[in-house]
Amino acid sequence: MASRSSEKSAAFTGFIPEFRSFATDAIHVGQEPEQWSSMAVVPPISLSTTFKQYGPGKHAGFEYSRSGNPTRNCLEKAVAALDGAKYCVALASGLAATLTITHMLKSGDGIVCMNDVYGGTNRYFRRVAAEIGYEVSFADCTKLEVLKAALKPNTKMLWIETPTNPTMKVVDIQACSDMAHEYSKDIIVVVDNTFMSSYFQRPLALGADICMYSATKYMNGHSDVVMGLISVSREDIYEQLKFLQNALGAVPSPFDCYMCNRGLKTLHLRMKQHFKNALSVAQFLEGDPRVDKVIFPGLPSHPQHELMKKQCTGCPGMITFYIKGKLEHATAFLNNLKLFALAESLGGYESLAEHPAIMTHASVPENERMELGISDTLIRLSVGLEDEEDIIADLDQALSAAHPKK
Ligand code: P1T
Repeated sequence: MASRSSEKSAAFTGFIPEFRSFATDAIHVGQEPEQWSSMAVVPPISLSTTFKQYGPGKHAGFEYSRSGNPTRNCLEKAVAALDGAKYCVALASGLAATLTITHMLKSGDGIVCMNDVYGGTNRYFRRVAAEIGYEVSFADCTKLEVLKAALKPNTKMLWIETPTNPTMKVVDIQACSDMAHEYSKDIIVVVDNTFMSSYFQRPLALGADICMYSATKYMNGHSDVVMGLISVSREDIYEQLKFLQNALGAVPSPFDCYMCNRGLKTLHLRMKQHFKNALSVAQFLEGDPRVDKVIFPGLPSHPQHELMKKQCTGCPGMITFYIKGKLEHATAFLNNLKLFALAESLGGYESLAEHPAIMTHASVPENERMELGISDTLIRLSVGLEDEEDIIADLDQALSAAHPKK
């Protein structure tokens, strides 16, 4: 045990330092009681769809709840602060954020997307965006020469996800942003920061133009809200996104904004514990003979562990691993979990497990899944906040059920 805890502290060190005043900002920015006549310390849920005007066009900052809502404002201000951004725009889901960002482009514009991304992002670019005239290509952005070859004169957007869902590849945000911007200053670099949350990674400080989230995951953190968030500092991009938030109308409800805003208050505490639990789980799995391979960027065995330490303050609770055997072993393992729920999604306080090839990434064409390593034995874990010993005991007994002693 002593060696494990010393390994653990070694793995915690070496990351970039925590962002200054993160917890204070999460708790206070955008939450000022003075903005309400009641001086409410907790922002009220403002359900009114419309706001009375003093005279035509003269109002107190709000007209109609799609274009602006007081509860949404509180959330957007807090998130912008947490991302070191000037602005944030909240949308109805992560995919609504993806759609809204893509609408900044014109038909015929090129989009280069990291080849390993959430299955729904892949499906949107391939089956929706490409169908309506965007020129979409996928490239392994972990290799700069591959990205370089993918950039074309009509490229207007580079879409990066890091670490990737589900194979946890780490992309060098600064290097890719520099390459895209040197190729053309018109390319907008977007980073899907869903897996990391604002607490572990700040893409805008690493050269990206847009940082987006499925806030359904860690940002809300309680698996009870579907939401998207976009942070940005460039005024021109913000103006377009703010216009599209209203013009496309994929806005979140005031209640969901209240919930996500509340979730942010404990983001720093949750993420630290997710990291601690995930590191113990990854170390347990790595030493287990029933497991072929563990992919966790917080382990020195991860091929981009050094890059992770260079651009992040830590690692979230996401682990993927290949169980020994075949599909039947993966299925037996998943069917026998007791504490972990077999479910899609991630980033909540509860532990979840899923089978990407059959579940979250079924919409990725099979040949591509094989190329990316999304095989029948790949299992994805979202390690929650339960007691570490109980999490590991559950994995241990499910591995035993999949691989009974002869
Ligand atoms: O589900 P939604 O809020 O629309 O977000 C889509 C999305 C975008 N980006 C990443 C990295 C994601 O993981 C997701 C959603 N992912 C899952 C539901 C999942 O289980 O992986």
